[in-house]
Amino acid sequence: MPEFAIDALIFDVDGTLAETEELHRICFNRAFAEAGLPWTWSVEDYRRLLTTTGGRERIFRWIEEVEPERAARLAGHDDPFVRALHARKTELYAAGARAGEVAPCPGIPELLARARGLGLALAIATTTSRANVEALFDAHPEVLPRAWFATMVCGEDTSRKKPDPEVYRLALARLGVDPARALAVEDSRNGVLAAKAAGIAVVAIPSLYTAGDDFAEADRVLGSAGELVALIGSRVGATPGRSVSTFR
Ligand code: XBP
Ligand code: MG
Repeated sequence: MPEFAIDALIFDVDGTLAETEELHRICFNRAFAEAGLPWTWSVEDYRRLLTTTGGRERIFRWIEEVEPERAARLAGHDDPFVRALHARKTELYAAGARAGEVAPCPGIPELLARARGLGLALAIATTTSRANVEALFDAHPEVLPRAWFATMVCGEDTSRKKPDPEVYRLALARLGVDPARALAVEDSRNGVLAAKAAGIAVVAIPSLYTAGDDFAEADRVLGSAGELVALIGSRVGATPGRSVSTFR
C-alpha cells in the first residue's frame, strides 16, 4: 500500500490497547461460579468463543452449546438471566482493570504520544462495555490519558457488534473524518473485517488470543504497536507551512 495522508487513528481496546482477554475470561468464570453454574471456560474454550464478539453474545453461544434446553427457554443474549451474569462479570472485570490488573500493550504509550505529537485525532472503536474501557483508562492516566481520545464508541453504542462496521462508522461520524484518511489498529480478524467494511485501512497486531487468526484482509500485520511508531510521520503539504500526517 503506498503512503497516504491520515487525520485519525482509531483503536480497538481488547488485545490492542491492552492484553485484557485473560482477565475477561477469569471474570466470566467467577461470575458463573458465584451463580452456582458448573461452567468453567478454559483458555482453549475461550479462544474458540472469542470468535463471537460481545460478552452477552458469547455467554448465550456457550449455553446453546452445553445446555441447549436452557438456551431454548431464554430470549437470546438479551434474556435477563444472561444480562445478570454479564453485569456481574462486568463488575468483576472493571474492578480488576481499575486495580491495574491489565497493562497497556508494548509500544502503545509511545504510539499514542507520537500520534498526539503529529496532531492526529484519536478514537476508540470497541465491542466491550464502556465501564471496562473507563476502568482501563482510570488505571493508567499517565500513558492512556482519557482526554487524548476525541470519542469512544463502545459495545452499548451499537446495535451490531464487530465484524459489523457500525462501530467504525460511528467513530468516523463523531470524528468528522473520511474513512480514506483514517487508520484502524486491531488485534483480531473480526476487528479487521469491521474496519475494512467501513472503508478504513487497518494494521493488525496479533494478541495472545488472536495469534492464529487469519489476517489476509489487513493492510499490514505488525509484531507490536512500537513498530507502527516508525510508520506514521509527516510530509510537507500542498498548503505552504502546513504539513500532512501520513502512514507508509
Ligand atoms: C472484544 C470483545 C468483548 C470482550 C468482553 O472484542 O469481544 O466482548 O471480550 O467485553 P474487540 P464484554 O477487541 O474486537 O472489540 O464482556 O464487555 O462484551
Ligand atoms: Mg480486540
